[in-house]
Amino acid sequence: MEKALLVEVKLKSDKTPVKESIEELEQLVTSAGAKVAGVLTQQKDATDIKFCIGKGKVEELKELCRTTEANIVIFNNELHPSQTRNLEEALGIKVLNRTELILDIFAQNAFSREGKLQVELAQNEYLLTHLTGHGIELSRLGGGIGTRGPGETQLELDRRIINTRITKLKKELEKVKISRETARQKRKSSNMVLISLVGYTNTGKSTLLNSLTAASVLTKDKLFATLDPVTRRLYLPSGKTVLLTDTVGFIRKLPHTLISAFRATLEETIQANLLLHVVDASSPYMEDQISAVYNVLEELGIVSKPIITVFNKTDKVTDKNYIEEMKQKYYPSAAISALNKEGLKDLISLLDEQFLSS
Ligand SMILES: Nc1nc2c(ncn2[C@@H]2O[C@H](COP(=O)(O)OP(=O)(O)OP(=O)(O)O)[C@@H](O)[C@H]2O)c(=O)[nH]1
Ligand SMILES: [Mg+2]
Repeated sequence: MEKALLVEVKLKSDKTPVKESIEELEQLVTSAGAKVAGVLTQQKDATDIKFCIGKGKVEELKELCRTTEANIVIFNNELHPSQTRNLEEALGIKVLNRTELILDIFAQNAFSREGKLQVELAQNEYLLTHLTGHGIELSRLGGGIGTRGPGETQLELDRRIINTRITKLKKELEKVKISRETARQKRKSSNMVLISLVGYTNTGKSTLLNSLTAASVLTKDKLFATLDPVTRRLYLPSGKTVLLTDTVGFIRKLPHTLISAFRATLEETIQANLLLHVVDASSPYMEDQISAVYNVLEELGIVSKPIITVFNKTDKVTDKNYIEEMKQKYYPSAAISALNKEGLKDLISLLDEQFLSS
């Protein structure tokens, strides 16, 4: 198992408290299957051009790598390829940044053909935007494309290879999309209402789908357990049947390449008549997570769809007044425990009300 040292340079402009962002990075690291060996943070006005962290900190980091026997360093900041290279040369071990870590988790959790194609597309698009004149990053990330740099020729070659691969992946995805489109058209012609579960990763979307329908989607205390969308029928007391889709979760600073590569997966959400926004009410960072989800919805152009906010994991919340307060603030909303199947009746009635007029 890899032992990772986590590093974050906290800029004054970044409003997320360092405790919150490091806790999340730790979750990402364990979700990727690695162990956290230690944490190093630094407050700075601007990141260092050569190493991202200050030069003095590089020495500190080197020592920390030695004492903790870490074999990988993971930055929560976006690193320029040259910064990654400088750090790797100075430390003598592999350096990754947050986006690469998230891409790795996605790669591990992609099981369907479409999911795998989308992850590979995102990886290649990421590579394309992180090429330098050295071509080294390509070999560093594996995939066997190109080697350390004979300069421009190599770069152009790498660029060409990646572009060819991207075109091929997009074509493959188009094919998969056609069969999925047929299924969607069929659903559309049946005039059924589409509801999509959205929310921050690990808030309990899949658990809720399982509790509301007879689905058996994998649920895990890990980030990005679900990548492939799953749709199930849900029968409402009024006699109406709706289709409920569970899909990939969101996170703050979700890499743009992932959003664009996962457009097909998110198509269900884009087409939905209503969004059920599942929120982890037991998280101390709940409201930050809510706004991160809204940012992604905005990026997808669907923030104005009708949204019901579902406060989940209320079994872990002792302050019931707080839940009431939040329910008022994010009206219309429901408070549930998807795990213990509490509050589901109220949620279902709320859904029924939404569609009385339709
Ligand atoms: N205590 C408690 N835990 C819950 C509840 N709902 C879900 N969980 C737990 O939270 C973790 C994440 O649940 P999932 O349903 O996999 O969450 P998700 O939103 O689908 O997560 P991703 O697919 O990874 O984005 C699991 O360990 C669940 O058992 C709840 O109501 N109460
Ligand atoms: Mg899930």
